[in-house]
Formats: sequence, structure tokens, C-alpha cells
Amino acid sequence: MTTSATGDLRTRVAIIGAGPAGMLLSHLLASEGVESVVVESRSQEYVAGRIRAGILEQSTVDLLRSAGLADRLAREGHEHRGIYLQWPHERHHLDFVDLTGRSVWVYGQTEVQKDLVAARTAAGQQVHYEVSDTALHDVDTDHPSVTFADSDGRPRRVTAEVVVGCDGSFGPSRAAVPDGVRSTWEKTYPYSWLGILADVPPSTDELIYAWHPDGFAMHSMRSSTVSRLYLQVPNGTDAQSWSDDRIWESLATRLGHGQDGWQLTPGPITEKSVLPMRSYVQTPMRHGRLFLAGDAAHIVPPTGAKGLNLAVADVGLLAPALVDLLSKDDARLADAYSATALRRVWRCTHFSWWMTTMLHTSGDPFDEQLQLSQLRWVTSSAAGATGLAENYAGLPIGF
Ligand code: FAS
Ligand code: PHB
Repeated sequence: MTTSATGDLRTRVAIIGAGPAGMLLSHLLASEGVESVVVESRSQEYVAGRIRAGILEQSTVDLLRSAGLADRLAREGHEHRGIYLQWPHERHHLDFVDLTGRSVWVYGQTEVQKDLVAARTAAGQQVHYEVSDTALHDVDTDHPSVTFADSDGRPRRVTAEVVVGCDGSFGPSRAAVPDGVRSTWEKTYPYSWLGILADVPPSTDELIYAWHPDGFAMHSMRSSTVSRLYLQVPNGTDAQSWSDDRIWESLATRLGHGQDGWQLTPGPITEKSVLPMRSYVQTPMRHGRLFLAGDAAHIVPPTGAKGLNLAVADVGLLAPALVDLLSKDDARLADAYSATALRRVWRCTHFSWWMTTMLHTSGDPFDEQLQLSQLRWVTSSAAGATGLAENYAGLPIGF
């Protein structure tokens, strides 16, 4: 990477966004000798502190291991064989390992982000935090660039051979694909999640996804001392309008406190937030020398635990494609990237929609009968259980 007297930068790959997609991409490229510059609108602390995903698929764990990024995950992560599906008076365990030979890991996105930042910092990766006015230029030429104002307000330009938009659902990269070229699909669900972090040991060994007439609830976790739980709430709910007592009472009702002797243990709530539920896909995930990865190209409702894993899968495909393009002048993988990535994007989009519509009540009595019938089928039929397990525990990268 070079810097001119005016402060302009030249590198091989300009990455917008220092979330998991952007930081993992810079790591995988560097491991193959391809340098990059990352620009990020937030501070390092803000990005690392965002409470988001909690479940890693086997493919994600395998990729992090192969990239030398899984030492702490191996020590502090928790491998789970499956999940519980529940509805009033019934709770059934789906064992993914028995059904598909694949497990999942509980290891928060905040931890993945910390591991990525530690690795990139140790490697001397250049990340410009707290930038503003990020803009993309000439992405359909062989000299694309990204301009921004750095944290001191100085105008900067990064000229590269490739620009990768890893800037999530509100970044500028999506719109850099021209209107006449891009297609978008979007679905907004009629409910949201109220999520809490609580300083209390989990009341379950593995995740519980619960259907209930009052609304969906989930018991997840972050460690043996920190629980993560969610409640279906109406769109527009203000997290602060729910008292801690009301949250724990609703969770106890929906998760079956007292059912077959099971108890939900409440504790101090340390974080509350409301997450809207949305599906979004934008194609193509490449235009000229611009590539999109992660939430910049797609959003899924979190019911299928796919968001972070899909971002990792995109990067697992894109990194070798860019290495071939830039180091071997071989464009085959880069030319195939969008179509290959979108196969998995649509599979995960469907699965996330299916889990969401199966588990969240809409108030429609007909829907409720269909939901209960699906739950009975998935927990009693090997074919139904295997279908859910195959999608939840993750399909091989490149599926
Ligand atoms: P990210 O959004 O993580 O990163 C994009 C980065 O680009 C951000 O740091 C942003 O600041 C930066 N950026 C944006 N605009 C920019 C600009 N103009 N210039 C420079 N930088 C810019 N997934 C799950 O699997 N389970 C969950 O429970 C779950 N919960 C979630 C809760 C919330 C509130 C949100 C928003 C998402 C949640 N997700 C969940 C999905 C989430 O984990 C994403 O899939 C994951 O963060 C995707 O990673 P990235 O693609 O890197 O995008
Ligand atoms: C989480 O632990 O945050 C989590 C787990 C599974 C999901 C969504 C969120 O489907």
C-alpha cells in the first residue's frame, strides 16, 4: 500500500466496512499476500460492542479454524448438538449430530469480532475508523476508488483494483450497483424481537425455540453465566416500555416455566433492544470491480441463525476468487461469485423465512393450526427433522 503526499492511498482491495465480513475478508486476502485497506464509519469500540449473532455453523467454525482465528473459540465456545422446539405442553430435542453429523457453536458475534480485530491489528492491517462521506467511484473500470473524510475530517481517496462493499444494510455500496442493473427483493415481517442479555446462568443446555399463542420466545445464551433471550413483540415496540418483570413473566409463560418441572431462572437484565424482522436480497453481488458481501447484499430474520454465517460464507467464496483474479489473472471464480453465493443466499433466505413464519404467531387461527402441524411433523418425522437440521447446522460452503 502506498500513500501520496496529498494523503491519497493506493492498494489492491478497498473494503468498506469493518464488521465480520470486512475484517475476515482482509484477513483471508492478507494470508494469500493480497493487501487491502478497510474504511469504517464507526469507532472500533462501537463495532466490537454491537450485540448481534450468537450461533456459528460448522462451516463458519471450520473456516475460522483454517484461518487461524479459532483458538479462543475452541477454549470459550460451546458446541451444541441441536436445539429444542417447543409449544404448550410439548418440548422436543432435534439432535443435528445424529441427523446430519454437524453441530453448531455458541460463540457471540462480539467475540468473533474481537478475534478478528486482534488478528488484523497484530498483522498491521490499515483500518480507517470513524470515517464519513464514504463514496464509491468508477466501479465499472479497472481503477475504482473510494473517497471519504477521515476521523480528522481530511478528504482521502483509496484507489484500488477492486472495491468490496461489506458495509451492511445501510452502507453506500448497494446503491453503487446501477438501478438498471440491480434487482432487489424485500419482505418486512409484522413483528419484531425484543432481545435481552441477562447476568444469569442459562436455564437450558441448548437453545429453546418456543411457539406460544402469546408470541414466539427463544432461550439462547452467551456463556455459562450470561443468557440471551428474545420475545416476539409488535413492530415499533420501545424496548424501555417493557419492565424487567414483564419480560421475565412473558418469557416464563411462553417458554413453559413449570412444564414437566422445568424452571426459567430470571436475573439482572444488562441490555435490552428491539430488532425488526426483514428479508432482503440484492442481485447481482458483483458489478464490474465492485463485489458485495454479507449484509450489504442480503438480510435475513435471525430466527434461522443465518445472518453472520451467511456473511462468512460469502467471504469464504470471495477471498479465493479475488486472489485468483489479482494474483493469477484468473477471473473464473470472480465471474462465478455472484451466482454461486446467491444459491446459498436464497437457501438461507427461504430457511429463515420458514423458521420465522412457523414460530411467530400472527393472530390468524388458520395460520396457528398450520404452524402447530409443522412443529408436530418436524419433531416426529425423520425427514422433517433432517430437513431442518441440514439447513440450521449449515450446508457446506459453496453449496
Ligand atoms: P455489519 O453490519 O456487521 O458490518 C457493516 C459495517 O459497515 C458496520 O460496522 C458499519 O458501521 C459499516 N458501515 C456502514 N456504512 C458505512 C459507510 N458509509 N462507510 C464506512 N463503513 C460503513 N444475525 C444472526 O445470525 N443472529 C442474530 O441474532 C442477529 N442479530 C442481529 C441484531 C441486529 C441489531 C442486527 C443489525 C443484525 C443482527 N444479525 C444477527 C445479523 C448480523 O449478525 C449480520 O448478519 C452481520 O453483522 C453481518 O456482518 P457484515 O456483513 O459484516 O455487516
Ligand atoms: C442469539 O443467541 O443471539 C441467537 C441464537 C439463535 C438465533 C438468533 C439469535 O436464531
